[in-house]
Amino acid sequence: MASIRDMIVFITGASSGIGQSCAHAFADAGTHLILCARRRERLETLAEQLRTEHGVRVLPVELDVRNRAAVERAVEELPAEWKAIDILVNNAGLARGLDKLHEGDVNDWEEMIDTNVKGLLWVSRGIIPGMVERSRGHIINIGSIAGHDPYPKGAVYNATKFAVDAITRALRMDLVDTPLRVSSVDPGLVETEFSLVRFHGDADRAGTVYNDIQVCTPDDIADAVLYCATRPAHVSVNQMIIMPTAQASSIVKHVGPLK
Ligand code: NDP
Ligand code: 8X3
Repeated sequence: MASIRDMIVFITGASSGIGQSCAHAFADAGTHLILCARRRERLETLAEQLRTEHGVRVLPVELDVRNRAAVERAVEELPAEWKAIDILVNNAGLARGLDKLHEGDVNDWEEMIDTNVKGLLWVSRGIIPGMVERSRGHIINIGSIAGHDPYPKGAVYNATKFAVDAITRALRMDLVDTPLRVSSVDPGLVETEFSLVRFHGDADRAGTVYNDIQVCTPDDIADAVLYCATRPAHVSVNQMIIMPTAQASSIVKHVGPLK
């Protein structure tokens, strides 16, 4: 296992779920953290907790990744001691709605595409040039099983995660003559605020997604992200698909106790 102590890690979507778990895991490994999301208060609370518990430096940055100009500004205006980012975790993302394509809400589609695809691109375009200049860096994208195996009523979310997979693989080719690494961690069901967001705050409906099936925790996924980040420099974990044991594909899930 390679040490990542004192590296600088930039995590998008750190105010909840997988991003928040990644923040804990990286702080535990001794890295300093730039934490981005829209909900500043949550970031401030998390930052204070990580500083106290791990003695690392943490910079909370209120950022909507959909806003290209704001992303450019946020990267440009990073204080000098934060500019040399070693690891970028492109995690911010969401699903909105679960509808047949011909009945879908186009505002939901725009939000997913703007966040999951364009947001990831704006952040990557801002941060990767510095990594190339320094000949040092690791980009870890959070994809999904939905980016390999589409499911009904999920066409647009699926498409955004297929896009993340294409971007990950093509970027790895673009950077093959550099020491930079590009990984993706692609989970199945993970219990986070994901379904609450997907169903626009309907907690009852969101709860049914995780009822009677043992799904992954955000810590399980952060553990995989940390594994990717701590391989020796000559080893690239290209892709990890991580599913609950009771989920065999996007649509094949076993509800109830395992035999
Ligand atoms: P959560 O809803 O718990 O977390 C999503 C995070 O993304 C939040 O911190 C949210 O912060 C942030 N975010 C959303 N929109 C924006 C935006 N426009 N700008 C900046 N940050 C934003 O869900 P998860 O932790 O589950 O999701 C994280 C990633 O994991 C997503 O990319 C998702 O697609 C992926 N994933 C999730 C799975 C699951 O089953 N949960 C399975 C497979 C993949 P804020 O609202 O404060 O901006
Ligand atoms: C999230 C997994 O199957 O809920 O990417 O869309 S799923």
